Amino acid sequence: MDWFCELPNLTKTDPEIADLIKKEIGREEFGLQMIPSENFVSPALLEALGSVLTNKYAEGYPKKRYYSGFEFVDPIETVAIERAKKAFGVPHANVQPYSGSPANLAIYVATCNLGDTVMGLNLPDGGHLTHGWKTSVSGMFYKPVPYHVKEDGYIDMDEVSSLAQQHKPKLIWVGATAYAREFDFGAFAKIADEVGAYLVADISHITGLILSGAHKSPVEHVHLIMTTTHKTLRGPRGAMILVTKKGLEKDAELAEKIDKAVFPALQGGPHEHQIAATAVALGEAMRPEFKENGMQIVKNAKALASVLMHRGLKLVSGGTDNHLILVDLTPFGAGKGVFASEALEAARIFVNKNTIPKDPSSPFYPSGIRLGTPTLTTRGMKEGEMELIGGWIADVINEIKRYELPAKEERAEYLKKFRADIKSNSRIADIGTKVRNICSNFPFYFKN
Ligand code: DSN
Repeated sequence: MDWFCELPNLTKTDPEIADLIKKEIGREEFGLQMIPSENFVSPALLEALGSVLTNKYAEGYPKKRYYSGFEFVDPIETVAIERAKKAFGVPHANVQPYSGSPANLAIYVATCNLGDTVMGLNLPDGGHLTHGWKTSVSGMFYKPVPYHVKEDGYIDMDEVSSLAQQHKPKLIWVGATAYAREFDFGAFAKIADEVGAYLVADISHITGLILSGAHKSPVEHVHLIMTTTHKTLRGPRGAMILVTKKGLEKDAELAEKIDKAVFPALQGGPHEHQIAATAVALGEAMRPEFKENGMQIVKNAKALASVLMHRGLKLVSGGTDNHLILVDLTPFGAGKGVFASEALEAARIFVNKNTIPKDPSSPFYPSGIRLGTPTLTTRGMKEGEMELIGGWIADVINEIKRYELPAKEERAEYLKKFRADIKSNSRIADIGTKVRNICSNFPFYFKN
């Protein structure tokens, strides 16, 4: 077995942490990881991520550093930058953002003044916190004008257009965290260009699909792209900001503004171990098997969606075009997301409770669950396995239909009783055993 499973040194020096990491490896390996923003990185990538590069301070950019000792680190960051430029076909890439939220903040700093109007998809409609939600600085420092999805679950492009005409935003986000349909980047570009707004694609969820050809690319339509690196791209936790040719035509200094916003405006020393791992992920993404994997992620999600619908579950937008599925549990009552996600966890199926458009409940007790197929596809599962897994998910949801979210003051006691019930539920336990078995047939980290 490989070092990242055995942890030979850590086991000797810090058995407490080593033991917990080993248990987490087991949880990941012997469970169905279906949170759509997660994936399994390759063992090769783990070697780069766990390397001595974490020792190096590297404020600045290649050939423009504030310290010494860049004989090897500069070429590593340069390789990451060049691979990002090549993979997406863009003239500029910044690979230093620590993760998606700081990267999006850097985009605001580079393009907007405090108080400027910005548009993004409303959070309960599938948008991201950093696209102008009130509890994020994006909604505190800038003036957010949210757009929504229609009754059918698709983005209301007429509303995007009329809000843009009315509010003349400085920046428009296109992208989401819980949206199962393809984005019409061309239609967004027409609207943004008419009002002179920056159009920024946050493709964090779908980067791997774009690089595989399973989703259209935003490159020719938008000025900037932000992507996290740890979702469908299968990289380390981190993010990149890409400046397109269209972006440089709008503002010739845009690349420089982005670089200055990331460092020194917002960040200090970049995480070079993470950047090396991003380079590895981009190298892997340019191989033919990555493209097959991206196409299969979507085929698997469509197969899973069809089983769930066949079993009577309601999906927001009635299906999926990408890697994720949003299940609307309101036909069984408001606030059912927490019951469904906890019961599924008891069966070793990990999804997340999620708000749905016009959710009648609250974000902590939402009425939906969000699930996806990236890790299952990465470990080699196909449509046949989705058929089985979809059936198990529907079976578990059947077990929780009778629970009702009570008034606030009764919740703690009620949930305690619910948790005890699912622990002793033999149908859920049986599904947990089947899940363990199917995972053993698709080993990932425990191959040796
Ligand atoms: N937390 C990420 C997700 O799960 O989609 C977004 O930041």
